[in-house]
Amino acid sequence: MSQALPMAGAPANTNKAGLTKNDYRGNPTTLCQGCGHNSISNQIVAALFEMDIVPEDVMKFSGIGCSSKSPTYFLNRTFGFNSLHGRMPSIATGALFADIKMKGIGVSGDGDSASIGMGQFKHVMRRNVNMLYIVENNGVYGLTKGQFSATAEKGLHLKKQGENPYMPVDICMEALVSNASFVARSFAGNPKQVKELLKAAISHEGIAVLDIISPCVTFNNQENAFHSYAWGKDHEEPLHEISYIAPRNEIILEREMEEGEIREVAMHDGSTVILKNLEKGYDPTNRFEALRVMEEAQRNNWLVTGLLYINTAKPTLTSIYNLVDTPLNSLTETDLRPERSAIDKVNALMF
Ligand SMILES: Cc1ncc(C[n+]2csc(CCOP(=O)(O)OP(=O)(O)O)c2C)c(N)n1
Ligand code: SF4
Ligand SMILES: [Mg+2]
Repeated sequence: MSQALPMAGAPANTNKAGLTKNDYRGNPTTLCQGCGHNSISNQIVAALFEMDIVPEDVMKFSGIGCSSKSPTYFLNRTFGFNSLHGRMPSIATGALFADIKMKGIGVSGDGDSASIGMGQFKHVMRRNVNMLYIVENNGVYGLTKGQFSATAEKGLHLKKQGENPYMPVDICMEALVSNASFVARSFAGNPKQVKELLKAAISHEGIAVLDIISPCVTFNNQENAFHSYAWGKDHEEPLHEISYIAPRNEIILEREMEEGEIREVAMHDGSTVILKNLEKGYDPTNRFEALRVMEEAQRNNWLVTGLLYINTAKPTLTSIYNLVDTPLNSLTETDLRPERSAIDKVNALMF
């Protein structure tokens, strides 16, 4: 894994890694114009550029769906794995196990994660795999022409599907009860918040779930649908204003943020996330409080956004196994061969 090094005499539009924003882009999108997923890809490009992350230090993962096509539209210089439907978590777990210094970014959809992939979703949470897990949530299977997904609200009426008779799955609630260590929700129509949450999630050590309501303008964008732009704009209830402060930057926002209660969350990489609370006394380190807010939001049809829960103390999957820093495929025979005494011990046990 390479380091972001300041480049002496670099032009003004380069970051501390000596790269321009173009170095973080991907291929031109083939998704529909206005699709929420495109807006999220743009914020991923902006967040990684502003964080000075070297693209080659990231691995991209996805399942199947319009959302899962998104990794093609950012970080061209990065390796990625567009896997099977609902199976992104196991591919990501394996790859991130093999090289613990890489950053993992997974992009999935509500169908990919909450329908076919629900089992895998729950296990990657409880194992606390060190990765950012984005769910681009539009309430439908966009790629296969708009069937209801498991996150579609009860009573949603779509022309070709009729009425959805089932209660929805709440991605954030599922993540929280599965012991995820970072749970946040945002809305593609609020790009500033999406970007700040992306930065906080990338700095988190452990699984960081970001459920982003991302309207499908082709199959589910009518005004009264809970995953539409109009609904999101009218019903969004942010918990706080969120700002991300990179490790090297001084915290100079206190004056600007003096009106509301301010919480600072220190991240492992030395960065700080500042939350200016809009809901009185909301504490994102309190799991009960997060559950209460989500339950209340569900009952009232509010789109509560922001950092719902964070636990920076939980060990990650790879820290439990005490793995070496060297990528597993670079270990030599000498590194891997046990000492003679260890083999003798095993043999003695067997006979
Ligand atoms: C095993 C399997 N079953 C079904 C499909 C068909 N299929 C492709 S994408 C998809 C749903 C995608 O929905 P979502 O994850 O919400 O992504 P979106 O297109 O809405 O972004 C389905 C059912 C498949 N590719 N593989
Ligand atoms: S069908 Fe929907 S989800 Fe797929 S690209 Fe078009 S707008 Fe986006
Ligand atoms: Mg979908």
